[in-house]
Amino acid sequence: MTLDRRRWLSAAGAALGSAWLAGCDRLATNSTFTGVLRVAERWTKGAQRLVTDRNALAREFSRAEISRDFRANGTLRPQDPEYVALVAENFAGYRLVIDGLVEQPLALTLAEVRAAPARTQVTRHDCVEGWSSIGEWTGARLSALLDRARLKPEARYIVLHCADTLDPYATDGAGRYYESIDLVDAYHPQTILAYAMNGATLPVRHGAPLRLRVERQLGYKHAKYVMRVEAVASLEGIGRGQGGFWPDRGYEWYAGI
Ligand SMILES: Nc1nc2c(c(=O)[nH]1)N[C@H]1C(S)=C(S)[C@@H](COP(=O)(O)O)O[C@H]1N2
Ligand SMILES: [Mo]
Repeated sequence: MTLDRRRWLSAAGAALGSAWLAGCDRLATNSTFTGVLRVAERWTKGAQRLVTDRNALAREFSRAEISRDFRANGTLRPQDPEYVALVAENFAGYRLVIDGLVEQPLALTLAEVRAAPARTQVTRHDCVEGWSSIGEWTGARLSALLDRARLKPEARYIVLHCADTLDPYATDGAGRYYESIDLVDAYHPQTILAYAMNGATLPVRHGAPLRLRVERQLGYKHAKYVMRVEAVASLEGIGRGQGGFWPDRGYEWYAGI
């Protein structure tokens, strides 16, 4: 989608109203103003290219390429009492909370999550520690869940709050795992909250009952044990403010691959 100058001008004109358009001819001959337009145009194209690239799909593999033993990493079985209780009842009382900057906060049962628009994909998971595994994931499209909750215009990031305390020694209360993504990744077609792996119910070690798959990013962005999805305007005030458990400890927030 490229905007030519005429369309850009008329869109800008429409936004500013007809009084502005009346002075348009005079403005168009003003070199400072046309310079500003050129810069704006270039910026728009650059931004569009960036967004287009980020919307490209991660490579998908055939079922024959699925790793026989998909590695598990980080928390393998949360010991947090709330989670232990959920496992004991096979997640019957689990609710996926979607709140924050949304018009319609939700608390969805797993059946409701499974009934949402879904996607299945065979992808390669790349951990910063230097290993990769290929697996098949099925889950609800995050975009569909967010559309149901209706994001407010101020929402800029989606925070995934997890059930597990990975650092029990954090004295500032920032020991819980969490991650966050921007709206480009949140609306990417391969971004799902997965409830199945390799055709079976998602096992605890891989993040039951729901784990994020955000296939254009490194492994640590793929939050397991997701309890709550929060729409926010800023990442300040969450954990240590860097947007994720590992970003709070020096990793990049944006881990695109
Ligand atoms: N809640 C939670 N999510 C997490 C982690 C974790 O420790 N806790 N580890 C991350 C890291 S570093 C990786 S590589 C992947 C591992 O996912 P897997 O165990 O399914 O391979 O989960 C990510 N998501
Ligand atoms: Mo990782």
